[in-house]
Amino acid sequence: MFVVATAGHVDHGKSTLVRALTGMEPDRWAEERRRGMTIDLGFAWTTLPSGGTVAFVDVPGHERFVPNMLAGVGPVPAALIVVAADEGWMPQSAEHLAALDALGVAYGLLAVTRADLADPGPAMARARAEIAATSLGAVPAVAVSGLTGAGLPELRAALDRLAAGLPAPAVDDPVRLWVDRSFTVRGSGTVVTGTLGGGRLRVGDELEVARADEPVRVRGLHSLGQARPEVTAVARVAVNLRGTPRDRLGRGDALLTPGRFHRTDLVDVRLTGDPADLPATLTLHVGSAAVPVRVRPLGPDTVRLRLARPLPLLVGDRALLRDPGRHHVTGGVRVLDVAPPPLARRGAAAARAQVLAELDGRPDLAGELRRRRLVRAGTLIRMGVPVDAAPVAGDWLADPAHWQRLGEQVTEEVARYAKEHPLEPGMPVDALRQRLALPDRVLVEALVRPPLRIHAGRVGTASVDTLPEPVARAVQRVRAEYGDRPFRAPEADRLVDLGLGPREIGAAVRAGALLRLADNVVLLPDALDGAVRVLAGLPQPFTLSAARQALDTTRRVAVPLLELLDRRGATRRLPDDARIVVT
Ligand SMILES: Nc1nc2c(ncn2[C@@H]2O[C@H](COP(=O)(O)OP(=O)(O)O)[C@@H](O)[C@H]2O)c(=O)[nH]1
Ligand SMILES: [Mg+2]
Repeated sequence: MFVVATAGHVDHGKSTLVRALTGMEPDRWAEERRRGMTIDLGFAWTTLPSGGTVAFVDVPGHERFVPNMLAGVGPVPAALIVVAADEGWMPQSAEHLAALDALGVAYGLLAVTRADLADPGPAMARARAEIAATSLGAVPAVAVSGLTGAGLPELRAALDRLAAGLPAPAVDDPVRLWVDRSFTVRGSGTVVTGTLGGGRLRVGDELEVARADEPVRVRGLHSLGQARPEVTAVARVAVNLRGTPRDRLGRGDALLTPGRFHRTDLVDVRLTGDPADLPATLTLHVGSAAVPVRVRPLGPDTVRLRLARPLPLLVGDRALLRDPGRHHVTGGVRVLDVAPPPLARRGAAAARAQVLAELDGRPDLAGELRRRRLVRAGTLIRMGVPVDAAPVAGDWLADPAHWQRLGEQVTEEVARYAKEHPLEPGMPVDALRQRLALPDRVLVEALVRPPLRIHAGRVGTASVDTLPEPVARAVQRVRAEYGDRPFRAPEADRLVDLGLGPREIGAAVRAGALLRLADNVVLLPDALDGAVRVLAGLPQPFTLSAARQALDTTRRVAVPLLELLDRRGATRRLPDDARIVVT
């Protein structure tokens, strides 16, 4: 199937032509039929001589209903421009063509209708010239009469050729179905319709709704009036949603493949058309959505748009800006960045303009990494940037030069920390993460490479568990002095002489070089096993005083030493305060 939207001034015969080609009534509303005027979008389809199907989105031509027209053409990449032979080029001929041009529509046909009423030559010449100057370029043209049927076979053949020349649909793309209609079917619930430009939908699929947070499930699919288990782009499709009240979904909303779209209310864009003298507020039309935006000029042809509500936009999206008050398509928009940085600092806007001058809306992974430095793969995918690079950690991608710099900074920061905190066994991982302003701990872990390593939540050299130099020397002296009297603890003043204050003792204890029995009571760590051997040689049970004598020590050491041995289960205290060695 291919989908084509009509375009052209009111009463030029668009709906009549669609009716003549399809035998279907594009004006769905009683009011439209009574007034003989299209107000909202109409839908009809037919089989072409080739056997292929063309579906039409028939748009209103009246200037009051241009927003409806834009909702119809927004998601459709081909246009059938209709100009009446007897009236020629008119204001909405021009406005509709400007809209197609702004959206970058590149495929189209010209039908000069009402050719039974006047010579189609002049209208055709004028229209071809106008169209040639736009993104559509030179288009085939056919003179027709919806009344007599003249020219219809030629128009059908031209539609077939147009279809054959369209690019193959991206059937593996994520789905972004812009809703152009929503209604309720008794017994089935909510149905939304739209033009599926890429991807595929299946019954049972779970989808996100751009404007809501809860997911929805596809209960049924219709295309060309028939129920189908699956619909593949390009197609007109009606989606029946399970358990979704109708008021949750409407025109301008979108059904999305979960996790594939970033909803943004801030975008940086390039303008086509006349970027000078832009009003500060305009309406942004994209897909079937129309959203008021505030415009902040940045560069000569780049602006930042603040959207009144977020939309699921991708880098490279085409959209248009319109001034609803002046009935004027201000210009086209090419989305350059859907998650732009804030412009807080002085000069930030000018710097940003320079960055944007280099962008063209084509997704570019290397460029995104250079600008964002560190970014999750999923974030980029949701911006429309394909990811084919390996993550540095978790799902984080890094600009290679930035990653290398971070690695160097890790070494510097850890060395600086060691200098400022000589008694600590390395820099806490989280302190390092904050210091480098890294958003995730896994990044720190990936950046720590030998000779650095992470041990017990700290980053240090492989000698984390060896002691800082001055402490190691002090422990050495304790060993020399007390090695043959292992259960004598240095007195407090002796500890001071040795340079072992509370912090140094803490470091030595953490490193396993000293054993702390109580404040300022330390032994060498092998004293514990030695004590058990000595106590096991005593008649069991033994008293505190017997233990003290056997160990050749004081109560200051013996009391906490025995308590520690109790806690470790090496000795057991009996009800009469005597102890036994547990064997
Ligand atoms: N004589 C003649 N009348 C036409 C032709 N096409 C449309 N009309 C008439 O022109 C009027 C507007 O047509 P319509 O299809 O509603 O125009 P739209 O606003 O562009 O959709 C209607 O009264 C049609 O009957 C044509 O080819 N020949
Ligand atoms: Mg009409």
